Amino acid sequence: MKPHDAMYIGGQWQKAAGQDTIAVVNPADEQVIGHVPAGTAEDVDAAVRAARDAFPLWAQTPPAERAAKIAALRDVLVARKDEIAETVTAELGAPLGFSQTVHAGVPILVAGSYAELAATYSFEEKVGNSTVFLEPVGVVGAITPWNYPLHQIVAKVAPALAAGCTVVLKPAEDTPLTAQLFAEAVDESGLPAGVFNLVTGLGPVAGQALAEHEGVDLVSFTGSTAVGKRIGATAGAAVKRVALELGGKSANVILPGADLAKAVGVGVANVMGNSGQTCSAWTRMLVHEDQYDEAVATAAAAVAKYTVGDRVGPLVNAKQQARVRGYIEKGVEEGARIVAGGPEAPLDTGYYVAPTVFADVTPDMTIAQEEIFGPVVSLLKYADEDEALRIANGTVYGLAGAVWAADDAEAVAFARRMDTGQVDINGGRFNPLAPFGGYKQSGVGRELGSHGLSEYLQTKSLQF
Ligand code: TXE
Repeated sequence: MKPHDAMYIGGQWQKAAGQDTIAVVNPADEQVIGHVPAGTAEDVDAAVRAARDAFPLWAQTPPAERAAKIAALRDVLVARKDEIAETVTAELGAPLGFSQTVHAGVPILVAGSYAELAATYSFEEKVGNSTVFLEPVGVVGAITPWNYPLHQIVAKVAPALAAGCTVVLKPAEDTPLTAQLFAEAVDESGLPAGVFNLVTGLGPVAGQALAEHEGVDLVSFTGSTAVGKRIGATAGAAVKRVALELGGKSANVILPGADLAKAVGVGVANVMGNSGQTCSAWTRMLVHEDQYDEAVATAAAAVAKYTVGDRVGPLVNAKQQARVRGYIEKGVEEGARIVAGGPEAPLDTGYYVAPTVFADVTPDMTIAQEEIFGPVVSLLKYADEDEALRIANGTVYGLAGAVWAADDAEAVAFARRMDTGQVDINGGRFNPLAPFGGYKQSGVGRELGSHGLSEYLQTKSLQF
């Protein structure tokens, strides 16, 4: 697609108030592929006003009609799937196959699920002598990151539209082209003007203006824990609804009866996908001490298949590359042992990091506590289940995880004791209807499915 030098506000592409632009860089070859406007508080204000103007009519539109519009939007995403995949690959660097199946494919599933949910959800309930109406919260300020550029947008916009809310989106500055493509899809789908609005720009400028705007009723943010805490504090002070999807440090717990080779192989694949830039990635592999050496050898062999360039893309930018290489150096300094990869950049051009496996990682090490956000997996050892649980629960995060055991019942028993929002049992399969979100500092609120939809609703009860 050709980048727009404008914002999508009130159903039209409008020039930004200021002249500043943001250069979009392809992280695989470091070439500038386009420019988008760097929005300011003035642009945010125009977008919020457009969303406010559109809200009353959209909120009153019957759910079945809202469902039909979301279905039309889904159909445009299907029709433009190849272009979406190419755009994500150009600005994120993900291998094209991964962009097709995951970056373009998953949002289609999610949009489809909300087209169905909008049509079937009960926006009215009877409770004793009361009728409870579930009404849209109002104008949503959505702030999204770059790691899954389209999924993060659709996981907020689709449920907001299903609920009857209107939206102003501020996407990540690294991946604004996918957001512009999404705005084109919205336009093509025939959503009423102002129901969805896009302001591109920098986080501390446009993002902050959106989070602080008094015309925004709910801020839905996905990104770093540091920024999430600030947004939570701002929203709290304004008594404004907030949903936060933040970092993770998920545990992949392999119990002694599990199929070790499969658990290690799938575990490595889970971290290498999207170059490790996945908040729910199982970055800590927990293995029983009797099986530890075998697991380390299996992980090292598995990671060798992840060739840089074709199977593992670059990180999104130079800052993330430096950050991840810094974590790898820190791991070595603190006594962990590299069995594959390492801190050296594997290619001269592009923001690549070598797929890396660490053994002899202990729970207190920085690499076992902080989110690395790169293709780095750490293997930790446990002596018994209680120790495995203590390690699994021993971080500030609680977003996802996995448990492998001889049978599902044993894995479920362990998973129920984990302080985390989502656990894959003996492999698991993606379910677009399952709620996704964190315990502890991984966030507040849930995305996807009916739980994701209810984030955008408020209740009114009438007593008879
Ligand atoms: O995130 P930021 P960054 C984690 C991951 C990564 C780290 C840093 O560990 O290494 O965060 O990534 C907008 N007010 N995750 O620096 O800055 C910003 O423009 C309002 C986990 O890229 O949090 C972008 O749209 N908004 C994660 C969004 O916040 C602000 C995904 C996220 O950027 C803002 C991404 C401000 N003051 C990173 N400052 C996940 N949970 O999936 C920035 N933004």
